[in-house]
Amino acid sequence: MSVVVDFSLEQMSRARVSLLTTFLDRYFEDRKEMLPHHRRLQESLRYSLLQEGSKRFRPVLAMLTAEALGHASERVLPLAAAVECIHTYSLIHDDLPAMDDDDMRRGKPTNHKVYGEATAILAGDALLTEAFQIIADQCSWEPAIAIRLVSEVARAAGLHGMVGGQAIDMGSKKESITLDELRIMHRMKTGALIRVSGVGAAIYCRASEEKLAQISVFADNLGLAFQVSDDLLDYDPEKPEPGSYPALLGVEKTREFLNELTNTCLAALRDWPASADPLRAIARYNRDREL
Ligand code: GRG
Repeated sequence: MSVVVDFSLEQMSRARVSLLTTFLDRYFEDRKEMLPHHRRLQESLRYSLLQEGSKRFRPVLAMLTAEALGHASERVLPLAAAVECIHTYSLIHDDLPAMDDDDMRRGKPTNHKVYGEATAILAGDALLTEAFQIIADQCSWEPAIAIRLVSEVARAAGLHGMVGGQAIDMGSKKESITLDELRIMHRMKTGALIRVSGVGAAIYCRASEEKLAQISVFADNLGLAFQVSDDLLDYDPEKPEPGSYPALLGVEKTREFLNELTNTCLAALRDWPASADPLRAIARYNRDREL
């Protein structure tokens, strides 16, 4: 029987977030001896990567998965760092004038507003590339696992994952998009990286195929649920965002959909021990974060 854990992502994950930021801070060390433009690029990616206000949802999910499987958070730190690098790159590029053209993120000017577009593009490129460097280097003691992780993370980030989902999003007619199209788009754009945070951690911890399948259902549905709750958080009844779940389904049906997805998450971990309670709690946290 599982115990209900009162989970606040910000409070309860402080120790894990601190492990992650120490790792990233050291990896992308502020090095005085770099040539000026190289240093500026380093500063630019550090600006977005180490910024306060990021929930670190994906790395915390990876760490909680490791803990649920009986391992220490530290074990999956390279994967956690890699997914956060990819997430940060996606936000920097998403904010560019050619995409969403945003001036502010997490209450601060966006990367290109501070460092210029060219540097922001390069910062994103560097973060994506370094993510794979981190996995390859830090998992070299276990080459088969490193190769599987590189493959899974690349699939989640690339053409059939986040980048593909972003392309669908940019090309879709928001006013006429169907629920099925929206689900496919979000499973790719937002869900894939969240899914691989859980599944990748389970691979890292040599979980059984049965456990891998269960965490895959959990993290896949959590990924979509994350987007649905994000839509509810952003919902403005005066100006419903076309192509959002509340605009398509209405608020009540969107909440029901979020409940269904959360229940599917929880059911997938039905047979997992109490060490999975924080994982269950992260699904509940996501469901309740807009209430
Ligand atoms: C540019 C290739 C490319 C992809 C961009 C994820 C994405 C794809 C764009 C972000 C657009 C967006 C605001 C989506 C809504 C859900 C979401 C992913 C929000 C941001 O993630 P959080 O809430 O961010 O985890 P923090 O600030 O906590 O790190």
